[in-house]
Amino acid sequence: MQKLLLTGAAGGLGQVLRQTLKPFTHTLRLSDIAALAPAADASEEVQCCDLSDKQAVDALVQGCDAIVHLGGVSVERPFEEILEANIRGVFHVYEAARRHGVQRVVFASSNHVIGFYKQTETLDTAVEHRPDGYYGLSKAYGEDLSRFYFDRYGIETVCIRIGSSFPEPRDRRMMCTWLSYRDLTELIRCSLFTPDVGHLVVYGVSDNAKVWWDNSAAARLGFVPQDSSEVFRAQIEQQPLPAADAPVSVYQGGNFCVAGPFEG
Ligand code: NAI
Ligand code: 15L
Repeated sequence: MQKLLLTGAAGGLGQVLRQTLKPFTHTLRLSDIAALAPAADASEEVQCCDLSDKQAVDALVQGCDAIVHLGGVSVERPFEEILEANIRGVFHVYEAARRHGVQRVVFASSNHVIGFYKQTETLDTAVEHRPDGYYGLSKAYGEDLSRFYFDRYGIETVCIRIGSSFPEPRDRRMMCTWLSYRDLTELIRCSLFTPDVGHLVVYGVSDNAKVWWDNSAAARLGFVPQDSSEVFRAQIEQQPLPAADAPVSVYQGGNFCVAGPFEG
């Protein structure tokens, strides 16, 4: 890989991947709307960009071989914010990829595409979308958009429906949805370098004792998670037990299912 573009590089995952993706590319081009630390050395390029600005995204993508697209609003917010950063943003990224001949994208999708399924259900990646808000809807749009760009233009994408990727799980729900940074990095590496992925949707989840997702699609990438939330069980179980009928106990998307409404 000569040049890899990482959007959302100033964010929680972007800051981690800025370090861990370095070995897999000659040059890492880093971008965000927020300020970024200057290039550490010749292996980094920094180019700030608002994803809602089509021309700026076009210039950003030019010269890159592949894209890891993390940039955008990462929580439930009013529709207009989601529209600009996530919906227009992902369209601009794929249009630029088409214009500049980029052949592979890794798209940071989310479990909130299927957030309204109950925690008692086990889902593969072929299930119907049940987004739990505007944010989940925007990720469903990104999954469909990337499918279109594969069918129409042959641009390959791995959509990773990330569960909860933080240093540690924060609550009982995240015991099931947690994705360690090590496993995230490996899943992205597999998504970038496995030949002939076509258009593939996988879950981004570690080898937790209990999971709600059948991740056999990720096995097609040769991905084998190394970490498990189990090591945090004792500390998480010190937290008070939420009510059995609370959204965080019922739905896979937890409290995202009851965020908003933001108007009226
Ligand atoms: P984050 O919110 O920390 O990072 C997102 C970055 O996108 C921020 O640095 C923000 O400045 C940037 N951004 C927002 N609007 C932008 C715009 N208009 N133009 C350019 N950049 C813009 O989120 P995090 O946790 O690092 O997540 C990264 C990606 O992974 C996001 O797409 C998120 O939806 C997705 N994801 C993350 C999960 C997690 O557990 N961390 C779970 C599921 C999905
Ligand atoms: C997401 O999609 C969010 O980006 C992240 O901040 C977490 O809330 C995560 O889902 C989750 O569901 O835990």
